[in-house]
Amino acid sequence: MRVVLLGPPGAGKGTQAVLLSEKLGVPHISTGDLFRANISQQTALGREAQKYMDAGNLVPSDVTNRMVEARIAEPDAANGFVLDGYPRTIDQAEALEKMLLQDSKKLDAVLCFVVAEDVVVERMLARKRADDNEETIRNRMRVYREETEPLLEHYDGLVVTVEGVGEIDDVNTRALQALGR
Ligand code: B4P
Repeated sequence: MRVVLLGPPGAGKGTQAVLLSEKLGVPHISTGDLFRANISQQTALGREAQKYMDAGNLVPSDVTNRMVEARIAEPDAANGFVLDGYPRTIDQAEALEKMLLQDSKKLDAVLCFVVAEDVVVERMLARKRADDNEETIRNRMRVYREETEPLLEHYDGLVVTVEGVGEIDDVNTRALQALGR
C-alpha cells in the first residue's frame, strides 16, 4: 500500500506514520527525519537543508526529490510505503508521480490530518525541536497554507480527511478506517 500523509506542521503525521507503518507492514519514509539524520551526520545535504529548516522554509524541491527517489527505490519500499512530509508542493507531487510511473505504480490513498492552528502551535511548542520556536512555527504554517494546501485539490478523489485531535490511538483507528483497514 502506498500512502501519503498530509496536514499542517505538528498535525501528527510523524506520530501516525510510525503506527501505520507497523500495521501496514511497509516502511515509514519521512523527509523531515531524513533531513535531520543528514544534519546530525553533518553531510553536505544536511548543511544545505539546515538553512531552510531553521527558518521554517521548504528545502528546495530538486534536493528533496532526489533524496526521496533514492529512498523509495530501496527494496523495502517495493511493496509500499507511508510517506510523511512529502510531497509538500505541487511540483513535488508531480515528481513523485513520475517516480512511481517508471515502475507502473500509483498512490493508493492520501490521508489529511485535520487539526486547528492553535492546537498544532501548542503541540509544537511543547515538543521543543530545533525548529519549534514561535516565529519559525508561524512561518511553517504560512508555507503550509501557500505551498502544501493546494495539494488537497491536486489529490481530489484520493484524499480522505482524518480528525487529528484526540488520543493518538483513536486518531490511528480513524486513519486505519479511512484506509479501509
Ligand atoms: P517535518 O519533520 O515533516 O515536521 P512537522 O510537519 O513539523 O510535524 P508532524 O506533522 O510530523 O508532527 P508530529 O507527528 O511530529 O518537517 C520539518 C521541516 O523539514 C519542514 O519545515 C521543512 O523545512 C523540512 N521538510 C520536510 N519535508 C520537506 C519537503 N517534502 N520539502 C521541503 N522541505 C521539507 O507531531 C507534533 C507533536 O504533536 C509531537 O510532539 C507529537 O508527540 C504530538 N502529537 C501527535 N499526535 C498527537 C495527538 N493526537 N494529541 C496530542 N499530541 C499529539
